[in-house]
Parts: sequence; C-alpha cells; structure tokens
Amino acid sequence: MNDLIGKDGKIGDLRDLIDENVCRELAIYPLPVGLRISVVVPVFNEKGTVEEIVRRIRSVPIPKEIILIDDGSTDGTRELLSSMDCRDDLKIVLHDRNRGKGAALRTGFQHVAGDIVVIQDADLEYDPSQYRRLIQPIVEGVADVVYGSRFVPVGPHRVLYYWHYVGNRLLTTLSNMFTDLNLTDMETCYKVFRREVVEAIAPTLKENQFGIEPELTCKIARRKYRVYEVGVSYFGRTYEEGKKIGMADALHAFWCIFRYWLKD
Ligand SMILES: Nc1nc2c(ncn2[C@@H]2O[C@H](COP(=O)(O)OP(=O)(O)O)[C@@H](O)[C@H]2O)c(=O)[nH]1
Ligand SMILES: [Mg+2]
Repeated sequence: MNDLIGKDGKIGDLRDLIDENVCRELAIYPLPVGLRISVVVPVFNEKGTVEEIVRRIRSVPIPKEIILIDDGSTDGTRELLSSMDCRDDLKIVLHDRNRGKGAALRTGFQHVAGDIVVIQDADLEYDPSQYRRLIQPIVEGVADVVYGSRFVPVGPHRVLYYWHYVGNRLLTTLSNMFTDLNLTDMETCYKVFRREVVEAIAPTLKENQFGIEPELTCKIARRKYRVYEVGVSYFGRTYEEGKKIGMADALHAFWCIFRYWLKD
C-alpha cells in the first residue's frame, strides 16, 4: 500500500476502487504540492537508536528536513553523529552540555523551515511510519496542532509499567482541568504543529526539561489553537533499555501545569 502513497495517479485509481472516505480513513490522500515537514529530534545518550531513527524518518515518503539536536551526549552518540551521512535533509545542532529535552526542542524550533513541525524522540518508542496520519488533520485544514495519543487505541502497544500509566493519566487529567482541553495523552512525544504555531509559541518557552510538555500544552490552549488527537502505536522501552523519565520529572510536570496556567 505504501508505494501508492504520494502518487496522485495511483491514489486516483484507488479512489475509483474504494470510496474516497475510506481512503481518507486509511490516511491515503494526496499531499499538497510543495509540502515539506520539519522533524525535530532531541537526542541525549541514544547511541543504540539514533542511526536507526534517522533511517526510519528518512524512509517516510514525505518531503522533509530533519533537525537533530544532540543535548550534550557523553555515551558516544556524538561520535556516531559526526560520522553520519549529512545530506541536505539533515541538520545537526550540538549543545555543549546536557540541558534537557525542553532546551533541545527550543533549539530545534529555531531552525524549522517546513510547513508542519513534528517532534520525534530519538529512541524507537514512536514509529515515524505514523507521520502521514499525524499530519492529516493539518493538511486537511481542520487543525493547527495534532497530538499522537497512546491511549486512543490503534496499532500495537507494548504492555509496560502500570504506575507510569497512572501517572500519565493523572498528569493529563490535571492539565485538562486547567486548559479545558479533553486530551487523552498530554505527555506524548508526538506533538505536531503548523509552523506558524511554533513561531508564535517558541519565543515564550521557558522549560528546559520534561516540563516542556505541559508548558506547550498550556500555551496552545491559551491561544485557542484547534487541537486534534490521533491514535498512535507505542513501542515503549524499559529503564534497562534506556528509558530515562522518572518520578522527579512527573512532579515537576505537576508544578508546570499550575505555573503556566497562572502565568504565560
Ligand atoms: N531524559 C532526557 N532525554 C533527553 C534529554 N535531552 C534530550 N533528550 C531526548 O528527549 C527524548 C525523550 O527522552 P526519553 O528518555 O526517551 O523519555 P521517555 O521515553 O519519556 O522516558 C529522547 O529522544 C531523549 O534522547 C535529557 O536531558 N534527558
Ligand atoms: Mg522515550
């Protein structure tokens, strides 16, 4: 099915065979001519996955630029990056020391030039094959922002940490109470924006660590952007496999929900 995607003639053939609405349901739709996405990839100590994530992003058949921010890695990621094939599609920005995911995203946002901005973590928990569905509400003109939710059932989900799940739901519920958005997954890595949204919000961002997730959410809600969710599959990893987010990050996220509700 994949090689049908992006070739209008073939999509036309497919639309003749099955209904156009069914095609849209399957995220089979023609991309606007000239559309380009910017994929922002924060990276900290991901030497086991960074090459593979770049390969997977590149293999998505949507025109794109990749902006990879190395956030002061010390595990050999940096050496890997310097040996990477940097074609025109890949820009690598280096932080001289570790500053956190929020800081890495804020650096990345300064470099985006595409029409749609996609955040992509550098581990392999979220699969770039989902971009086409993630950008669809923006391409169709109904959304300014799309969150990829791990809790809207679609595709495979690794069964892992129960208390992590409870923490996620609590954070999302509390965030929703303040923002009045009915999100199901505020903490998802997959946040997708029209570039204009990033340009409006990025100069106001303050969080350096994982507090960036509630901060972004609060600022989107306050500005009344049109937010959509689409279900995504999730290939979670264990702490032994390199997961890093922990209890302190969750507590800080609680604080950020209050803080950015009180003051932009
Ligand atoms: N934990 C952590 N991740 C960072 C940092 N800077 C950038 N990142 C990247 O941010 C993304 C999310 O981090 P990760 O540990 O996967 O978070 P988790 O999967 O939610 O536990 C990954 O791509 C990291 O490489 C940092 O200082 N700490
Ligand atoms: Mg992760």
